[in-house]
Amino acid sequence: MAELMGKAGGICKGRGGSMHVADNSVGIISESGIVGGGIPLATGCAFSAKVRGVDQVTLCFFGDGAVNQGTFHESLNMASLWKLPVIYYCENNGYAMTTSVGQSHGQPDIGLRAAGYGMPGVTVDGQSVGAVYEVASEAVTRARAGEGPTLIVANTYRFDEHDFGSVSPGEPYRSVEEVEAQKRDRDPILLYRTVLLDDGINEKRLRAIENEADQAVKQAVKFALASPMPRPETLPDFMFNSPPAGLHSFVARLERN
Ligand SMILES: Cc1ncc(C[n+]2csc(CCOP(=O)(O)OP(=O)(O)O)c2C)c(N)n1
Ligand SMILES: [Mg+2]
Repeated sequence: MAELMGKAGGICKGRGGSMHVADNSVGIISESGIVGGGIPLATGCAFSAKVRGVDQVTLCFFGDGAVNQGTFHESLNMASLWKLPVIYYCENNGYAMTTSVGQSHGQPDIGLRAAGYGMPGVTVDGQSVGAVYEVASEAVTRARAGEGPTLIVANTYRFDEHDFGSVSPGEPYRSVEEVEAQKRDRDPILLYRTVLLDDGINEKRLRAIENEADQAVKQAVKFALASPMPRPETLPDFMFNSPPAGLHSFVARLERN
């Protein structure tokens, strides 16, 4: 939360903001603000794991919009050829900002594209926790067995807009009814709640879990609000492994002017 607010207490010390969150301590290598930019980076990570002979598997998330970038084509081809341990996970929410898949994809069934690269393409209900867990586990097993990459296409939905303030809800590209029906019938958290109740987890236990999550979010917001903004003179810190000579004095000069 502190990172999203650009605060010094964030995991990237406020440098990442909402679009470049990274935390190597838990294996989150990077994000990219360039649509499709993460796909070759993930392919490189998987290549690294293969070269180092470790059993790490790279999981790469991107949207339906990224599938039409050249990076998708180049990366999937190379990963398949070299049997890299990587899972390409497309969150297909039907829209790239406001452009629908139908308007922009020559082949709107994204899973079919995998055949062109000689890898499995698995389409899954992205709102089903169990179904996603199952296909992801299979892809991890495949990757660790040296059988190469998998393309998973998780059909999902975006309840809110791509970003804040760009369009009003329901305008101009999808109806308010469409959004409301998805919220009512296809919310993955509500759907999983029903699954857990069917599995014998009682209402009281579920409320306790929900309460725990609420508290964690409230705590994160409190921490973020209390965290200071990064100081201007620290601008070049944490940006380079080996900072170029004179960088700090250059920033100090900018500040003085
Ligand atoms: C190379 C590039 N082109 C355009 C943009 C502007 N842009 C940001 S997000 C986006 C749409 C991405 O679609 P999708 O991945 O489906 O994301 P969603 O709208 O579903 O969140 C575009 C065109 C960008 N960031 N990078
Ligand atoms: Mg999308």
